[in-house]
Amino acid sequence: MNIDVPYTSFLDIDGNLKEGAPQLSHDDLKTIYWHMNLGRICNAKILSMQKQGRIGTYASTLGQEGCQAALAHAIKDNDNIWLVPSFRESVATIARGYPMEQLMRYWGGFEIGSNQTREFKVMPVNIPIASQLNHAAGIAISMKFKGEKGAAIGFVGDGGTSEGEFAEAMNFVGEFKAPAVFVCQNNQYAISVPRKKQTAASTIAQKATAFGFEGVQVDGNDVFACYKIIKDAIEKAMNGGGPTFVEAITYRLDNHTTADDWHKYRTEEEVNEWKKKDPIERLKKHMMQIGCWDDQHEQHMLEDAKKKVEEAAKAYEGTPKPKVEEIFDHLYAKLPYHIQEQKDHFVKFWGGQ
Ligand SMILES: Cc1ncc(C[n+]2csc(CCOP(=O)(O)OP(=O)(O)O)c2C)c(N)n1
Repeated sequence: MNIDVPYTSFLDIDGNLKEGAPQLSHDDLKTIYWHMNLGRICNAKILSMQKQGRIGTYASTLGQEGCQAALAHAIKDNDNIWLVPSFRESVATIARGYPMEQLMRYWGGFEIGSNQTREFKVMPVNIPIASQLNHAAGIAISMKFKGEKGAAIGFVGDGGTSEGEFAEAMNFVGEFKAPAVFVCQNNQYAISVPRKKQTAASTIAQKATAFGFEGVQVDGNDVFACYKIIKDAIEKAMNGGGPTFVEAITYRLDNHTTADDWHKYRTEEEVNEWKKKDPIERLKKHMMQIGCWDDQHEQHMLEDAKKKVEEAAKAYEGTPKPKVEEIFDHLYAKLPYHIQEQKDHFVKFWGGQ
């Protein structure tokens, strides 16, 4: 069944901009472009470290940089806004300032990679699908109860919208009219399950209707459209207008994670079609058209991004090895007696290494 939802797109694949696009200055565009490229280069570095056994399983963001960098740019620096990611939001979190070496530590299995959440208002990577939306709902509802001006932005994948936790979180934010923006990065697949097999709903955005609030679709590879839609949704949330559900239509150009092989469930032709909509290329073409970019800028920017990523990788690889018993330390403020007993036994057995 189809329920009409608005769809927004301003930038075509040749870099031409339609009327009605938000005003973004050359500096704004350069910042968004920088974050997309920094995210892509960091992504490539993590993937190569994973192949060399220097980091663990990782979820690539290749092709999904547009909506994430634009979203980060739609947040004003002093806004009280929390990002609540799943595991495919590296670009958004880096663009909000979360250190790349911290992300690398997370994916390298270091618990401290999830620290510094308060400093950057970025919640840790969350693997159990869709459960992060209830964390986002909790943050948004508590802001409302405390009369605190702010908002929580929760992310979910297209597959995640089939989970019970998705329905619970949508119901909570709808019922409490909480200051939340839920963003579904519809990258067309949940591992090997295509979007069409995921749900009988004709759009993901329309699912918001059942929970009593607005759902909208946006071209997730168009930074102008994403910037506008997210900015409007944030303002609405912060001014008491309640939640918005945004379906950003994009594509995962890479494997699901480093443990996957996309050739088993999709064709080269399909992937090549989406490569033509690459968010970085689209913005670059537009910036060149309006005289805000040239090859020399490009070279400098890429070198700078590579340097920063290499520095982060070095910091990550210099992380002190944690003690094995630290695996007991991150679930409880105070360990229950029976887990304490296990920890004591473990330390005795391993000699506190
Ligand atoms: C509750 C739960 N069930 C299953 C998994 C295994 N799993 C990891 S990613 C994934 C697919 C997620 O697809 P989607 O929500 O579309 O997000 P994407 O990975 O495409 O970003 C699944 C089933 C999990 N992590 N958590």
